Amino acid sequence: MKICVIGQGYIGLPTALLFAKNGCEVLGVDVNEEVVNKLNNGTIHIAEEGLLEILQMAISNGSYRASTVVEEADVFIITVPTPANILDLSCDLSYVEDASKSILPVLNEGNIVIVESTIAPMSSDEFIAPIFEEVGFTIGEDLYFAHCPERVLPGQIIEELIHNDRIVGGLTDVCADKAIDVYRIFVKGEIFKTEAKTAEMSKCMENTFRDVNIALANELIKICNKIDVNGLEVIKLANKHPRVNLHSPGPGVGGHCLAIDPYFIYSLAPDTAKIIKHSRDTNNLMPDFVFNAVNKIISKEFKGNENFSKIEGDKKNIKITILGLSYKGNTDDIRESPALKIYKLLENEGYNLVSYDPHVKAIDGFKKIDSFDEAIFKANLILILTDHNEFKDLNFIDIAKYMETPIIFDTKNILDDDFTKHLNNDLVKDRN
Ligand code: SAJ
Repeated sequence: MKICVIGQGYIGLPTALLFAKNGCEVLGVDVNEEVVNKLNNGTIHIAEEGLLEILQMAISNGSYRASTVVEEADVFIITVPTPANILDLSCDLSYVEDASKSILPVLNEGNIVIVESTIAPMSSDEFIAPIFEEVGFTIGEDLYFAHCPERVLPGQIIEELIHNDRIVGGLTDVCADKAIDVYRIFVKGEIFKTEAKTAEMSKCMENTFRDVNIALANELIKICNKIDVNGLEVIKLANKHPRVNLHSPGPGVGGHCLAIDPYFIYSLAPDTAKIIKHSRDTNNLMPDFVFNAVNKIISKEFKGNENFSKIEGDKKNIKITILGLSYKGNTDDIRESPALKIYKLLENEGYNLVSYDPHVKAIDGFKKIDSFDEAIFKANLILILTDHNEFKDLNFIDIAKYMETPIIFDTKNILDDDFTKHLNNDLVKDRN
């Protein structure tokens, strides 16, 4: 079976490679020539466990190659980005539509077209299927169309692509059956058959569920902060209830999924989707909350210090070290990362700001230091914004000795209890 996967990003590339590994002839298509060249040379542009090895094997045995142009195939899988429209927050289908149009010249009777990109409910019926129908195909008879949303967690994509259950939403029943046969090639999880519009809504709602629950945890932390209750302890204890699962608070919600997909539902029913919108707003405001908390910590810490007025007037004397710029731990992905927003807020406030992130490459406009020792040396405050494993393993008791004032503000709750006990009131653990 020949499969053409359009879009060689976080989802498209691993998907293409798993098909290649399981006996298919695969063409990975991407508009970015640099990405295509890299892939054909056996190197990858994204960091994902286990991916490079599969790519190199697939390139060497000829089961995978990349190109900027589509070719005839049995199956076309579309895995391109779907951002939110700036004006009304609806789902921007332009990349999916462009990809769909790009395959029209090579599409043959009997082909299967699958959209994996997250799309708003009704997108397949109202916008994508008509692209194929307008050139004469009858979906369900001579062309088969399905929406099969991906649901993998960055950092463990290969494992989850194989083992997660999947939803396959066909435009017709036959379409769903044809798409299920395709995924059976490497999916070991259960595959559930449904309509395209139901699959679309399910996918959007999965990420919305998580966003709403994180907003609830963030709201709880803010309330606890006001009344001086330990919110993290509340979550730990409440979760001892067999049917309660409060999520973790943090500096905000980033990434290309949770921070975007809820808007696709909201924009379809803005008068009704109140909880969804309120949750998005709550999570979007977390960087401001962290920023205000840092200002409070700094003021409190330096009150009584003879240099305080000098410091107040000139925040560039205060060195803040941000640990982690990516949107979550163990990834290089900075899309919608709350850490970037917090960095800019603190920078505008005039602090002497540096950042350290072993996963993220240099970013224009951000002072990122490659040496951890240099990053934390003489810092007044370390602000933990991402829970990379490397940070969890650090000995913050030792690190504190190299700081100017040993203040650690941990928004990801990675410091262990021993650390907090050891330093009593000298250090600050999760003051938000
Ligand atoms: N976060 C919190 N508190 C939590 C959990 C997460 O603040 O309790 C934050 C993270 O730090 C991050 C953001 O939320 O900034 C999103 O992280 P995530 O790990 O929840 O999700 P993603 O965006 O990496 O991946 C999600 C997953 N969806 C669900 O878990 C429902 C994944 O399964 C989807 O495949 C992916 O979106 C996608 O592509 O849609």
